[in-house]
Amino acid sequence: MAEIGRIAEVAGYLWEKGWAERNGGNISVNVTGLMTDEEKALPAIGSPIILPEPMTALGGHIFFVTGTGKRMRYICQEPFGNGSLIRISPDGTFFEIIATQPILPTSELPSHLLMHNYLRASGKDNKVVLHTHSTDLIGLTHCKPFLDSEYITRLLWSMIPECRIIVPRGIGIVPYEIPGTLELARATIKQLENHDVVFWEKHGILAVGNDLIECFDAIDILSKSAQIYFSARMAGYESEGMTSGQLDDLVEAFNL
Ligand code: 2HA
Ligand code: ZN
Repeated sequence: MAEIGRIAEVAGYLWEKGWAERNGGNISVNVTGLMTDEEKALPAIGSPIILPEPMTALGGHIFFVTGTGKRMRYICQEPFGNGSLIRISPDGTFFEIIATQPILPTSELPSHLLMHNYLRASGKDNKVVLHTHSTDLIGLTHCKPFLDSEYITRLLWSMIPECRIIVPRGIGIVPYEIPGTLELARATIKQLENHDVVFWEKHGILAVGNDLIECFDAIDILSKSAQIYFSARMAGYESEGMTSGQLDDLVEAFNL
């Protein structure tokens, strides 16, 4: 399946970027539409695993998910040795691993599935949830003034035109929560009403979308903006940033 190759490709980028220390970050991709009927009916490997709450919009859906404790630098070499295909039960109450080895999904699976469930239930054709530990963007979340959605969005947009174009719905902010918890998932879902990228305070970044490469690109361009901002600060200047007029012109020129 070509999609598995893309997951491996992006896992490699995350490692090369320095955003995936040890087992940092995780990926889930809804691959239901890419599978044949026989593949969808593959027998389960191991016992059913109960979900913390029913994912009613995901009944019968199949996801590739990176494995708990698995490292991006190995996922890129061997996706099926470090991740698995899981099938959600028809009523959305449990899942089973169907391929290729009994590798338990990421600790953030409850978050990922709640998000997929929320997005599908609200009619969005979302397939991907990507979570990573981008150093420069996490650094921003350690500074109170940047934990304001409007402020940080405006600041990062104004560093380079592409950022306004590639991340048109801006950045949502989730105050610190323990990794892997449903509280973190619920707070994130609220932010996904208006944003496709969310910063988790002092932890990491989460992006949703239809395409894994596009999710990666959105985080990458935000990271680029943060680096431009920091470069000016390190040179002893406050970056000027694009003006509101220049940003508004992009909205018009690109129909954002
Ligand atoms: O998978 O990044 O948030 C490890 C994590 C948890
Ligand atoms: Zn994390």
